[in-house]
Amino acid sequence: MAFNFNVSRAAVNKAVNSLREEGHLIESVTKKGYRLLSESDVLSVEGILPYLRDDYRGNIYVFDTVESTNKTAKEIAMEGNEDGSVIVANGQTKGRGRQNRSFYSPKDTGVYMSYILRPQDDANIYNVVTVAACIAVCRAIYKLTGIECGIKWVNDIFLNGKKICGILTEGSFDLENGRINLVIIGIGINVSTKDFPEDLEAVAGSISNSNDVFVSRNRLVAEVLNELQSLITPESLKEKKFIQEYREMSIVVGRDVEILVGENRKKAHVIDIDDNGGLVVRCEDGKVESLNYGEISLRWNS
Ligand code: BT5
Repeated sequence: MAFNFNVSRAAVNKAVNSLREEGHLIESVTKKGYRLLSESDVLSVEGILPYLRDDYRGNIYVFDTVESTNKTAKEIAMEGNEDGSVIVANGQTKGRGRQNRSFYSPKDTGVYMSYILRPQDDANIYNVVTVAACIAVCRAIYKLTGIECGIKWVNDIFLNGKKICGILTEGSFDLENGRINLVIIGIGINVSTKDFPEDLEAVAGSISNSNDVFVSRNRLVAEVLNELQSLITPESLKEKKFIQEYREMSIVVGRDVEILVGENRKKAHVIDIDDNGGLVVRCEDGKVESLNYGEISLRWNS
């Protein structure tokens, strides 16, 4: 290396040490040189690019720690169009879920990313982007590990009965014409997180925790982006072919659930996912209805 780059061996050593400080795993063998280990998995643009499709159209921004990638994505989108760009972080200090709940985002063991969309079309077609994003994550995990995950309507991905990924989609309107001008899809995936805070221990899991597989976070980010770019096009959002895949991966169809809409709670039985990604339920009074928003909690014991 010293010869090729025309620098001293001490300079190579110094550079390798600073890479190690950043977290890269580098082996050194006397008189032979250095080797980057395959399990070295520091998130970086250079690490993501080799796995990204050639026609990927957005910019990629990687940070070590941010408050929330959704927040950073909004700030970056204020500066330019950024359609198809993504903000990726190694950790978040104020990761958010829905209704201002927090999303636990420790450093080094997860992937926290926000994908920016600048809708040009009919705003209504964007109501299924969260559904499409769930499919993108499940396909990417399957491609990397062969593991099939389940989806809990509408935005949670489960593996072995535990939540391994949550999705928070946010949008903003242009008040002048009433159209959606920005959509941010925030995705948090527990890749190898083992130690969760006490309140999450029973409900949260990670991809490699329960299956003992190594998952490259750089590759996972790239595969999620590859899938997002093909699933989230105006044609695909209009056709909604991916709804059938979502239905097949649902872990709630056929289950008894509790529905939460605002402060209201009621019990129901899930019959199906409709063609718009809505949850079709039979309520206790026998009435069948389709929910387009709201939350459900599973009654595991029923
Ligand atoms: C979500 O909300 O699950 C959406 C999470 C979205 C996180 C991403 S990370 C990148 C981007 N930037 C952000 O700031 N957010 C997005 P919700 O369905 O409301 O679920 C929140 C609940 O999940 C919490 O109240 C906890 O019970 C649980 N939870 C929190 N952290 C978790 C984790 N790491 N793994 C599994 N469950 C978790």
